[in-house]
Amino acid sequence: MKRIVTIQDISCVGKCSLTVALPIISAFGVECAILPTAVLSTHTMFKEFTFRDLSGEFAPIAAHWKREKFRFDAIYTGYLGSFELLRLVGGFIDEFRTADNLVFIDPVMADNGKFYPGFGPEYARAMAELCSKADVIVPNLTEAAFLLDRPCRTDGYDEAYIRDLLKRLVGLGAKSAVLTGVRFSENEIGVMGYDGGKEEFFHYFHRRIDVSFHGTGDIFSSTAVGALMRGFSLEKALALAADYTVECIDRTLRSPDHVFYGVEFEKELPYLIRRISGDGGNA
Ligand code: PXL
Repeated sequence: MKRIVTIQDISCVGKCSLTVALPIISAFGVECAILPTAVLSTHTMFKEFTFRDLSGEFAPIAAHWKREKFRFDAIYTGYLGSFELLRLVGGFIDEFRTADNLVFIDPVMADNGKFYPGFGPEYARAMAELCSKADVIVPNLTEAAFLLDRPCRTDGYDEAYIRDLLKRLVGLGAKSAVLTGVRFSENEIGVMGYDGGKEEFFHYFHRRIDVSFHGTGDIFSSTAVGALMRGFSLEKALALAADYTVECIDRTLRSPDHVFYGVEFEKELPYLIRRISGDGGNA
């Protein structure tokens, strides 16, 4: 059985970060170890939240895992939240990187042209450094602009702009870059990627639902990591991740009692499992 480790926070209520990564990656039949970076009562989109930093536990946990000689088929990072954690995660990747494991970094820090609370340009610079260690990075358009210290454009761009961003992102040092939330028309949205090794672009577009729910980025990334572990190509993994995210949003909108802070991804796990066994790859 493949084993991955995901490094991100526990937002106790919020349907994001570890509370979605664990069930989704488990649904792929992949062992999901966790290295929690912080405990929050909720994610930071609530008016108030508690926050307990766990970075003091990071080095002892990693050292124990080294003594146990644990190996991970993928290292997947999401919301980190402090410079110290970025530094610790960089060291962790250096320690646990092998010839053939996958380093997947979702540089969670911003959306819709704005940083999330607590983040700013300096954090983006440190995150860009971490991204140099990745095989795959999956920023949204806002995060990409901030990583590259360029003006942020969330609409009114063309394909040449996206291709240029992707090449610049790979220039940070990651092997492949994927941009999420790319939109050239009213009704479609999707992902565009660039494989720096093969020097090839790829894309996947699907219908656009004009709503935004918190946590969908984490659902997307967790699904992509799970699919990659099940032998899907990067392109197919991203397409599955996009489709599942849309199903989750759709399902949520159809549910009269849905909560405001996240999507009903749980009810669509059967869809995901059907797709895992039906789609390409060595699933
Ligand atoms: O979904 C990303 C995320 C994860 N964890 C925390 C967050 C956010 C986004 O705001 O606040 C704590």
